[in-house]
Amino acid sequence: MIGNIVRRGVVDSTNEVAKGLVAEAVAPWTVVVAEKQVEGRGRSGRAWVSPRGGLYLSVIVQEDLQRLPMASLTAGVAVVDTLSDQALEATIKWPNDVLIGGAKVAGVLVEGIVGPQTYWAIVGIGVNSDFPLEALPRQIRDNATTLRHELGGRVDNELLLHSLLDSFQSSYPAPGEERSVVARYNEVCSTLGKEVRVETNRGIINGKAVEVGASGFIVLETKNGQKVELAEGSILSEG
Ligand code: BT5
Repeated sequence: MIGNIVRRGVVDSTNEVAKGLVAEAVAPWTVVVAEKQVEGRGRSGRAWVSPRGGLYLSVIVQEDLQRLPMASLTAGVAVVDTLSDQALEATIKWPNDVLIGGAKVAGVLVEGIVGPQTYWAIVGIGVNSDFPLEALPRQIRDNATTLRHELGGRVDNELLLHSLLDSFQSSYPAPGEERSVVARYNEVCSTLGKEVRVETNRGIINGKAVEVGASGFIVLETKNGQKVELAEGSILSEG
């Protein structure tokens, strides 16, 4: 399924390049890869620091808007599975931080857009791969890691790209077949079972993280035994 790989040097954001391609008409499963981003984005207007040596890609998937969370869960699972092929034990902090030993090594940003005839999911994935930890600003470095740092040597980004795309594509569920991805996500999600403090649009919510559903919602059990489903948010602390 993975089609054309569009390669770029320095870009603002691979998600932006991907959106431009959709506007011009593009084949599904086209992938944009860049060497460096100067305006790499995270969720909610946050920045993704993107020095040379990292892997920055956006996969363009034809997808209904309500299935965007599924694209995001699948991307997280694909990163974890690709790293585990390299004997690196990675986990996911809900919704989309990939961690090694508690430090962030990758992030996922899925954006939905309306194309000329259909809806598209732009699945952006950033991996701190082949650069030293010192390439990240100090305030980020303290909670981050890179594959070069973890493996103690150079990383082949080309191999990483292809195994990540293979994993993403083979895990990507057809409608109605979401169960195995959701199960795998729940297996590797280190947030589950913990008491968490989540910042949401509705304010801060505390509770024990119980599970993540196919819609990407996390279920929290609050002190009074109530179950609350959160569609979005950022975990401020995990107990
Ligand atoms: C994310 O957002 O983690 C999503 C990152 C997605 C990046 C990819 S790269 C290809 C594609 N094109 C883009 O423009 N974006 C996607 P979020 O959960 O909001 O996390 C952002 C936070 O992570 C920041 O506020 C920092 O605290 C931290 N951060 C920024 N850069 C980092 C890095 N390189 N490594 C680790 N943490 C980082």
